[in-house]
Amino acid sequence: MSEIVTVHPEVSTALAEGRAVVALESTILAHGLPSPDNRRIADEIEGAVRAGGAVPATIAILDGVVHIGLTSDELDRLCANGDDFTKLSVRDLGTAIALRTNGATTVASTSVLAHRAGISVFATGGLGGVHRGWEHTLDISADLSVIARTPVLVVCAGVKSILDVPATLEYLETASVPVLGYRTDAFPGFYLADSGLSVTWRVETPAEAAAVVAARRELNTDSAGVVLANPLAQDRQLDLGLHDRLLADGLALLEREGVSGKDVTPRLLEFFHESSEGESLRANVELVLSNARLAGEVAVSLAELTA
Ligand code: PSU
Ligand code: MN
Repeated sequence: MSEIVTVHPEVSTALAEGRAVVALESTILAHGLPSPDNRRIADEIEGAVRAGGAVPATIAILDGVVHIGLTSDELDRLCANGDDFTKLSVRDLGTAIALRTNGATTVASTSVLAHRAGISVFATGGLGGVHRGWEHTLDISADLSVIARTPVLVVCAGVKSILDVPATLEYLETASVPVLGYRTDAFPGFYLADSGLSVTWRVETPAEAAAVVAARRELNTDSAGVVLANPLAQDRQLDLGLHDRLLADGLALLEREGVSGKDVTPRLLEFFHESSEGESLRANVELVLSNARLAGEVAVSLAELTA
């Protein structure tokens, strides 16, 4: 069988030298952010990881080969042809490789591939979660069960209020995944700094977050990942009225169009971006960049602790 995983030389060198590397997902580029803005934002996200002191590794599948770290040309391809990249969760990876397709990785599949490559810190925008109405649809993102068995630290801005946020936090508790608030006691709600729910622990510095990971390893309680929830600043969050209107209209649109399963998140994001005159995109980009920067700093601290 030919090589199924290829690691960008800058990433493999950094890993070999024990330097900080941060994994980035490709679903937000292919299906979460509009083209052509996504291409510029991809560079900005990688730049934020570098500003934090780490090497970025955007993960995607190109022609059936897993890429850990993309070249500029590969980012061009991913961002210009998002629709040609299937949204891949963990269960899809083997099939995408065998059938030699292109695919964008979610939080779940990026986490698994990052861990396999030896990368322990991962930055994204929002986590998938338990969907409203899960009692009937059973729609619970594989992001949750995969984080529960994959030792990576995921930096995110919480989950969107389109989800059932209390149920998502209950799931993570049951699955023994710690949720750490970064300089906050509130679990963030993606566009909003505060979802209305609390986290049980807060950390004040990247070094504290890294120390949590190191302690879990030492104690051998690190079979699950860690969620580091990093909110937008209050004065950068989406206007509350706009947020509530988008949420109500978005949920109604899903119902009307009969959207379900893995199409829910991309369709909602598209709707938000179209109906908020750029405000949802502005907030989305700011939170991803903030997460990428923080993830870089945590990865640096972790590399120092484990040197
Ligand atoms: N949440 C966002 N933006 C996103 C996603 C989630 O705010 O782009 C994407 C991520 O890739 C996440 C995936 O892993 O959606 C979850 O999809 P699902 O709910 O179908 O598991
Ligand atoms: Mn789902």
